[in-house]
Amino acid sequence: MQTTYVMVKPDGVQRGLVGEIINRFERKGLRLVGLKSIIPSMELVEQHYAVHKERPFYSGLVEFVTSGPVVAMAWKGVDAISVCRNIIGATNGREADMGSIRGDFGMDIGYNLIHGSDGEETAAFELGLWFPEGLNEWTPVRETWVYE
Ligand code: DAT
Ligand code: MG
Repeated sequence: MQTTYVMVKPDGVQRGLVGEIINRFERKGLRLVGLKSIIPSMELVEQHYAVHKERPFYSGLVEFVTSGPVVAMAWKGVDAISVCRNIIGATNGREADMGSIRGDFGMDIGYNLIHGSDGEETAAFELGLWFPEGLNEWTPVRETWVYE
């Protein structure tokens, strides 16, 4: 089992795609263990994207992600990190596979609707950053029918 950090960015919220996006993870069989709507601080987003600090798009990215509410989520499941990255799709919406969130709804590399952790270390770091209060552990009854 892995838990991964997923976030609907301000463009996804503004475009009214929050329900659609949550639905995709939920239907897949993932377990929702954290969820909140927040307008993140500059410090929080700078830490979140610290690996990209030297990239030319960094300041624009931080400005964008702090520009309005985001929906922060934690999803748990077997191989949840790669499963969620596949549901999300490639970074550039114009190149992302149809059937993925970015492929179905995105037309841009910056305004790409959603974030998902890219590995175990980043998932642990990002979950600690966005959910310092901790996550909600529970066992969905339906999981009896999700994994054999
Ligand atoms: P991903 O979000 O698919 O993991 P990433 O970690 O490489 O992509 O980059 C983080 C975010 O930065 C990405 O979601 C959108 C933005 N970004 C990446 N490359 C960019 C570029 N060339 N121009 C503008 N924004 C970019
Ligand atoms: Mg990334």
